[in-house]
Amino acid sequence: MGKIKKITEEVIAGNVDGVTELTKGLIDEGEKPSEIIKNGLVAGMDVVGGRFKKNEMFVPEVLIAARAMDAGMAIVKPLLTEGEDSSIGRIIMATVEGDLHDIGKNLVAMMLEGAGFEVIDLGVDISADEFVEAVKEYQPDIIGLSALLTTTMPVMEETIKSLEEAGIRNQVKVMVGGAPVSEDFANEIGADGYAADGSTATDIAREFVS
Ligand code: B12
Repeated sequence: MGKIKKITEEVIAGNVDGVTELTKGLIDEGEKPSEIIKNGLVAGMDVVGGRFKKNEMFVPEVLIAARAMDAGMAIVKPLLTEGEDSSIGRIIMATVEGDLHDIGKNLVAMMLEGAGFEVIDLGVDISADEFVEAVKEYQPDIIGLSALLTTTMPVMEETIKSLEEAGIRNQVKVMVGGAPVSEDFANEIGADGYAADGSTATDIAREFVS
C-alpha cells in the first residue's frame, strides 16, 4: 500500500501517531501538501462520513478520526500557505444562534480547508446580526450556516433577511446544512446551496468560486 493510501487508513482508524508519522515522512520525501490533503487526509474523512451516514461508525469514532485528520492538517497547512496553493476562496462557517452543535460544522470546515479554502470559523451560537458584521469585516465569498435543531433552523432565514436588509446579500453565497436541514428548506429560505455532507459542501463551494 502506498503511503498516501496508508494515511487514509490511519485517519479512518483515528491513529494520530500514525497519521503524524506518515505525513511527516511524505513531506520529507517531497510529496505535495495538496496531494497529501486530498488523497490522504480528506479521503479518509470522506470514508468516515459515509460510514457515519450508514450507521457503521458513530460520533465518538468520527471525532477520533477528525482528530487524526487534524494532526496531519497541522503539519501540511503551514506549507500550503507558504507554497504552491494559496486560498481558492474565503468561507465563514458557524452554527446559528441558540445551537451549540459543532461536530458537523467542524467537519465541513476541515474538509473545506482541505480543499484549499480559507475558513474563518466563528464558532457556535452566532446570531443573524453577528453574521452580518462578520460578512462586512471579512468579505467572504461564502458563508456556511449549520443548525442541528429544528428550533434553530429559523435563524438561517433570519440571517438571510438580515443580509438583505444590510444591503450585502448579493456579496456572498449562503450555504446551509445540518441534520434537520433539507434542500427544500434551503430553497424556501432563499439560500444558494445545501449539502448533506462535507464532500458535497466542498463541491458546491468550489462551484460558487469558479
Ligand atoms: C452530539 C449531539 C449533541 C452534543 C453536541 C456536542 C457538540 N459539540 O456538537 C450535546 C450533548 C451538547 C447536544 C446537546 C443537545 N442536543 Co443534541 N445531538 C447530538 C447528536 C447525537 C449528534 C450530532 C452530531 O454531531 N452528528 C455528527 C455530525 C458529523 O453530523 P451533522 O452534525 O449532521 O453534520 C453533517 C451534516 O449535517 C452536514 N452539515 C452540518 N453542518 C453543516 C453546515 C453546512 C454549511 C453544510 C453545507 C453542511 C453541514 O455535514 C456534516 C458532516 O457530514 C444528535 C443526533 C444525531 N444523530 O444527529 C443530537 C440531536 C441533534 N440533539 C438534539 C437535542 C434535542 C439536543 C438538546 C436540546 C438536548 C437537551 N435537551 O439538552 C441539546 C441542545 C444544545 C444546544 N443548545 O445546541 C436532537 C435535535 C432534535 C431536533 N430535531 O431538533 C438530536 C437530533 C437528538 C434527538 N434525536 O433527539 N447534542
